Amino acid sequence: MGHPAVSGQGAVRQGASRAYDAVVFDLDGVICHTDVYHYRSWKSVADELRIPFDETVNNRLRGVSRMESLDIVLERYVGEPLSHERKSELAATKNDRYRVMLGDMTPADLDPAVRTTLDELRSRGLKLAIGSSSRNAAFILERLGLGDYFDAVADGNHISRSKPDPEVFLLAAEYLGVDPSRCVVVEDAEAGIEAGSAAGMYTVAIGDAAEKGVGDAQLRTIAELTDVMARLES
Ligand code: B16
Ligand code: MG
Repeated sequence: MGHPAVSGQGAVRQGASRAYDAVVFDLDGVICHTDVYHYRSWKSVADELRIPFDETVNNRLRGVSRMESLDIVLERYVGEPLSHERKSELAATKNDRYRVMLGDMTPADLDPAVRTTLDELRSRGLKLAIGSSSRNAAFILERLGLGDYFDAVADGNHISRSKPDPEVFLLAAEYLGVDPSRCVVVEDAEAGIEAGSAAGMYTVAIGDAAEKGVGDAQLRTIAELTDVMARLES
């Protein structure tokens, strides 16, 4: 705790001088752009139910579990209440469509800047982990050629409470054997920044979360993370 937020792109809070031992990365929206696939697959389900679905709704799904995402999508549903079975069926349909898109990914879909940034942080002695709400995290990492890359992976299969609860990030720190206060978390979701903060981690926002100005620091691109880490160490 105790990481006051500052505004401005690429900003780092003043006077930060503590050392960090690890960086915990969110997956969807940070390491890869599977958020576009989430959008397309949720939209196809919403369209079939004649539910309005746009980027604003989609941004609320970032970092949120599949079933909680479905509840958000269904907020605008007009009709008879849906049974638990029907809801499970809709979530499964969405996931099947999403996995078809994931299946088409190859290591060529990994942004070279992500790989360079990860390698650079590792060469500085930092441990690297994933903290994702997704139950598809292992599959995504494998598709991107990162199956064995991270020192620890905590994902939606290991937790009972999704972001903004800190559980997934605390678990990642535990898997790494690093105190949460010595971890930096990189997130694209407001809920994820909230979770990182609740875990007592230094929070770095990118994408949608950076646009909203949340977090202790904001990035325009993932490559800026090496500078942020260097400034935190100086
Ligand atoms: P799945 P992250 C999250 O991943 C996504 O941002 C969120 O949109 C999705 O609903 C959630 O994973 C669950 O994903 O359906 O694959 O289990 O951003 O926490 O890496
Ligand atoms: Mg995300």
